[in-house]
Amino acid sequence: MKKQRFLFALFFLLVSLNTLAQAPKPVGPTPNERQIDWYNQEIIAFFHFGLNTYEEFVNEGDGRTTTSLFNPTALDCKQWARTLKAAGIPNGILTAKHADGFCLWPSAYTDYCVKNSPWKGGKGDVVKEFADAFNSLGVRASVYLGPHDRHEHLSPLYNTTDYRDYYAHQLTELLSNYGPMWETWWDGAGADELTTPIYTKWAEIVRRLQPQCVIFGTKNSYRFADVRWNGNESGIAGDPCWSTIDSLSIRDEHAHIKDLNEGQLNGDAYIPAESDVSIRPSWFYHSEEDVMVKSVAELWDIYCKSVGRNSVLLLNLPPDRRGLIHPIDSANVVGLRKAIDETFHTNLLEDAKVTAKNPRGGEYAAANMIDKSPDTYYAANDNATTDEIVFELNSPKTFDCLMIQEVIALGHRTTGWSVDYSNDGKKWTVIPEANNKQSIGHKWILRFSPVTAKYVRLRITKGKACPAIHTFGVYKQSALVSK
Ligand code: OTN
Repeated sequence: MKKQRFLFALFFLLVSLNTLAQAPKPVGPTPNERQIDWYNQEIIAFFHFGLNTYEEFVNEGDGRTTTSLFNPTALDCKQWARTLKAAGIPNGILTAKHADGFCLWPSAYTDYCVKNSPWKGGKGDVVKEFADAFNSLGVRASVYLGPHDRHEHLSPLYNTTDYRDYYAHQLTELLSNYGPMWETWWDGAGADELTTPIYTKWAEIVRRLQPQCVIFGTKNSYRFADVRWNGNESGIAGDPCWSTIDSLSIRDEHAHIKDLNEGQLNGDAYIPAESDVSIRPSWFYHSEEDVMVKSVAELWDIYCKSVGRNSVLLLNLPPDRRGLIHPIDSANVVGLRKAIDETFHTNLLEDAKVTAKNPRGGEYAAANMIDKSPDTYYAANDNATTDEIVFELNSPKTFDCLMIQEVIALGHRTTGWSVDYSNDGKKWTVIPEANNKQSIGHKWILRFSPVTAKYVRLRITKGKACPAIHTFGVYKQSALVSK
């Protein structure tokens, strides 16, 4: 009888442990594998390079410029890839064709391309040099094939049906002949006449030839968008910045700039914001801007307001007329990496004792927020949409930055949070910059005046479902960027 009772108790214990160990259920729209992988890249480089590079004050060529201008004297795409490696940037997008229509590869479908330039006697192929260099150095290659094409529009016979097929052929060339491509960019600028059925044909080509390729979609390509425009070209995401949006807001971007920037908590689609910005005032290289390259401190600010606002930073590093990344640009982007690595090297909470008010139990321990594992996270129990997690340090530490990450595969769960500090664990002071925050998502970073404290408290004040927090940390900003 005793043995029977013991087995019964053991059975209940095992059943309840198993229940506790169940993962929280996703809530709302969730990311696909491409989007999770895209988020994890954090920073992607943009390379605007083409005929505009060889013209004074031109960033949007009219399609009439002679191809004989294109003549890089020392093109070295390995130098671009080495710069990215030194800057910890895993992926770069080359403007294979910008709005002027000039193609950086010898397309079989146009003469307005490198074939008719003096570079390498017309035998060169920038896309090949780029893809080969990047693949050989372990950096991902991606392409921008501008949907808007001013050169094609010059033809009196231009019509969108023929252009749809022309573009489809070029997309096929780019996605068939140069190895893996990780992102393609459908710039909305000047592209209003391109209808959703046109993009449907192009999207089929992307999905068939390069299933892993992320589509940056705008306006009429919104249905195929893995990622959206963030509504500005300053690299600044909104606060909040939800990964979800009502997908029609993308189509009518003019009326929805704020929605693009901030996303919409109850949006029907998971289409996170990509934040594009140039390291220089212009998208293409112009030597007079050598004195206007964004500093490490400016880039750090942009990083914190893009990657640190649940977005991905798309940072333009325009190659110069030689075909090289200018040394000031590389020094500053490598400086940014140093600032990021130095800042986030040590989570000052790493040895803290962590207690949560509404723990789920099982493998979802509160201490998972400060371990360095990419696979573990803290979750509250299913009945709780709020929580209080206290981090108790052995001794007071000084910090001026915090970083928090949600488990994005489980959707946006937390919709309100604040962070307080204390020196006795009883009397708490809220960090003003961390008061009443809303979104978290992939990563949220906040900076503030230095605080010295023995206790830190994360208060989850509002949510759609129980919190699932991957990481929480406080940090001292690198001397490279702190004032
Ligand atoms: O003049 N513009 O076309 C323009 C000015 C300032 C900011 C953006 C734009 S166009 C805008 O570019 C985005 C990428 O940066 C997206 O492609 C949008 O769809 C497009 O409308």
